[in-house]
Amino acid sequence: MKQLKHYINGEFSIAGNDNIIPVINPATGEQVAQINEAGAAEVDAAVTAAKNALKGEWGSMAVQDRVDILYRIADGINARFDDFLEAECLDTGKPYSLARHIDIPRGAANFKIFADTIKNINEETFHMPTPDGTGALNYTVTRPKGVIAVIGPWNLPLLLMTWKVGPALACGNTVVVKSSEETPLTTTLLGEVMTAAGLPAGVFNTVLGTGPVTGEALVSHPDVDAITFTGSTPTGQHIMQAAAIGVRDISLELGGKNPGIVFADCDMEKAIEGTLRSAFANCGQVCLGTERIYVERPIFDEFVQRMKAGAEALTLGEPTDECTNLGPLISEQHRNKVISFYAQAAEAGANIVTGGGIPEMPEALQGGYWVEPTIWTGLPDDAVVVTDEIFGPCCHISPFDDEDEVIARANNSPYGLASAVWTENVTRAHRVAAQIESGICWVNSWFLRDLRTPFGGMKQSGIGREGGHYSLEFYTELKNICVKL
Ligand code: 6OD
Repeated sequence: MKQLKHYINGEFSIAGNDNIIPVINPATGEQVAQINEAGAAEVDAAVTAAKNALKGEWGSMAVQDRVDILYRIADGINARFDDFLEAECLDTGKPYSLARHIDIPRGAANFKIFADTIKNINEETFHMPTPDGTGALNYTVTRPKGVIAVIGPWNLPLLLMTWKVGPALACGNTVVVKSSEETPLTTTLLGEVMTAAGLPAGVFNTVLGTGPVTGEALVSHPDVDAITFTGSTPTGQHIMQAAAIGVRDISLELGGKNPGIVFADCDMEKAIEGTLRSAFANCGQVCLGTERIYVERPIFDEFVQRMKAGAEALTLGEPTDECTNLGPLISEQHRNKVISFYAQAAEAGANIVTGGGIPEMPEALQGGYWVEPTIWTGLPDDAVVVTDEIFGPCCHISPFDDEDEVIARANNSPYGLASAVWTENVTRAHRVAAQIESGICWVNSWFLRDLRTPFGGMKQSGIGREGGHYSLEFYTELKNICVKL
């Protein structure tokens, strides 16, 4: 059995507590590796290494040298593209066709974009008058925040972990990463890339294990200076409480129940293509996914029929098969959760347009965590499957009659991460986008990303923004120096 290792102070180690965690291929249910869970001792070793590395050559390195290393990390990921692809798809079951275009290229791009951004950051200086006429020079300098705890999710493991590690390193911090115990493979590979790229020991560390043990030891470690997390809202709330001890900064990207609004004047072809992707990509396990869709009444029936046809045309199968466009859910536990929502929808009297169960799969995949892509109609806005984040390949579609009504219904949620609006009326597009309570609103598109822009959620979908210079603000401490002349 492949034994995964923690990466601490530039070395791989299998030390851990007594808990041996199996790593499962969700497409088959077979074990592919195992982890010795990192306990308090391993977390302490990783945080100590990260703290010491701040005082070493990394702490005094010129920005251009850091930038060069970040470029070498990106190149290192690209040089081992196939290894990363295989590892990510084995861990998550996602199709190669998806990870090849999104997860792995973004893993590399997340280092390049922040290397480019940090090169162009200026520090500001003011010459200020003083009552005695001598004046003063008032300037602001930046320095890294310190040791950053990075806690990543299992849905886009490499993409979302590097989305935090890239800017943290660009700003000169050191990091301790805890990836999900369900998807540790690409995190481990990244340690190898860091060594090959010449990153000084202790700057990047990984500890593998569960949230309640490894994650808890990490967020409550007194030498962690800031915590960045992507995952569920309840875990985010728990991390906020941990961060309060020692008054540490946090960046949280949390849950969502994202609305899609389809007006009768949309380009139907594009709206169907984009909405299908937003509901089913990555088997619905994307925090930006659309789980509640509102369609203007005159096109409601046609839209539902075309969504049904699109969902039924999706191919579930071996991740390696280029024809596959839908993988399994991440785990048995998560499938039980998603299936319980399917049951609740049926009990609540939903019209099941398609799906609603567990599909028949070929023998080799029968142990995997497959579910049918599912569409419901006919439920009120307060039905559980219309209010709660499911994180599966499913959506509910309801009709609406006017713009104000649909904006109010879209905003009637404790979440506010993403939204999508489909209309060919440019004035309406701007008007509606401005009123939707979400950190990001796509018009006639979905998951179209420019990494320089602010990304994050309103309401219970998170705190802070990531992307471009917004990330750098989180990972930087500002100091103002005023020199009287
Ligand atoms: O594209 C990104 O930068 C991003 N943070 C995506 C998040 C997806 C959540 O599942």
